[in-house]
Amino acid sequence: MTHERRKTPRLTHGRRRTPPGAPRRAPDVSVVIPTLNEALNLPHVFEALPAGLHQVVLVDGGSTDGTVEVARQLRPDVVVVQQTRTGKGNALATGFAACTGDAIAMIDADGSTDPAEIHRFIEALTDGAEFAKGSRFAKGGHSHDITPLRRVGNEGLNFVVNRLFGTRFTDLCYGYNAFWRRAVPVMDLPPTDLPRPADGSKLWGDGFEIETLINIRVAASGMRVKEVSSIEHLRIHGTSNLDTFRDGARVLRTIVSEFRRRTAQRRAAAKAATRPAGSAERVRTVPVLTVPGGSWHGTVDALLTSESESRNAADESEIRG
Ligand SMILES: Nc1nc2c(ncn2[C@@H]2O[C@H](COP(=O)(O)OP(=O)(O)OP(=O)(O)O)[C@@H](O)[C@H]2O)c(=O)[nH]1
Ligand SMILES: [Mg+2]
Repeated sequence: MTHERRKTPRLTHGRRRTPPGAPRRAPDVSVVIPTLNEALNLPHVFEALPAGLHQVVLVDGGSTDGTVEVARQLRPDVVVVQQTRTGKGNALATGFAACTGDAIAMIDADGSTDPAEIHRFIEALTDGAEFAKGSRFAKGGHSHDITPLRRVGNEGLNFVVNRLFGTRFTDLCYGYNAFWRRAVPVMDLPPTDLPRPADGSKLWGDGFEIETLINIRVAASGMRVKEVSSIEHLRIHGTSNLDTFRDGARVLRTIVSEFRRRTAQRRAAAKAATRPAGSAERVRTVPVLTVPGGSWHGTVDALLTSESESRNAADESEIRG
């Protein structure tokens, strides 16, 4: 594999075209890295992280190879969190909850996703996207890692999702993405404080189906999704935790259950719309975005605009003393 490619870029933007409502300064970027025994790979990954990151959040799944210690040695400012159940999905949900940046980039710890690409994902966001979706099959993308079987499976899943949801994904099963932190509630991920099922199984969304689940929910919510071409490398050390058939089946089930979920949401919204105004039984339409602890419902852009307006108002009142 080609690790000499890495030259640490800085996360600075020259003249940014600021979309309405986005922060005027360069966004603070949090990077979430799930790890399960990746001690040998972390030096390569951390070395390639861009300078100027707001936060690096490592979510460990109980590694026994010294992953956490290596991470702390390499980067004393790393934020280490332990996931609350098992699976990559739960790790990501735990990691997102620990993020404090404006934007979040999710990468892997096995060396397959190149952290030097983060700045291109963030540029897609500052150029107006709400969700920047990595794609190995968009123009300029490539995979050194995918097997022919997985490629065919991925193509089939792309086709099914694009037909069912009217999307144009070229790489549904790739987990390199970035998004505004305010988009996390749209994903409606399984709460991290739920207990692990007593029978040892995984909660839905806790496994590798997380990527498909996020991609579909984000697209179905109407958020602006932009694909960013990405080059996937071979895992450097160790072996994959993904089982093509078992996890492929979970992805397929996710697609079916997300289709049903959307149908149910549409029915509920249509039913609510036909009730007379003021009726006691009136049901509120499902918000595109609900900020936990806040009173705000709406789209991500509108939230950004309202936040930026209130910040400006605060700045003005400070200036006026
Ligand atoms: N915390 C945590 N991290 C996990 C878990 N499963 C996988 N990971 C991490 O998630 C990232 C991707 O996992 P991989 O096992 O490489 O699977 P993959 O990249 O989807 O599949 P491959 O293409 O076969 O490598 C790696 O950084 C893993 O260490 C888990 O249960 N908990
Ligand atoms: Mg991998």
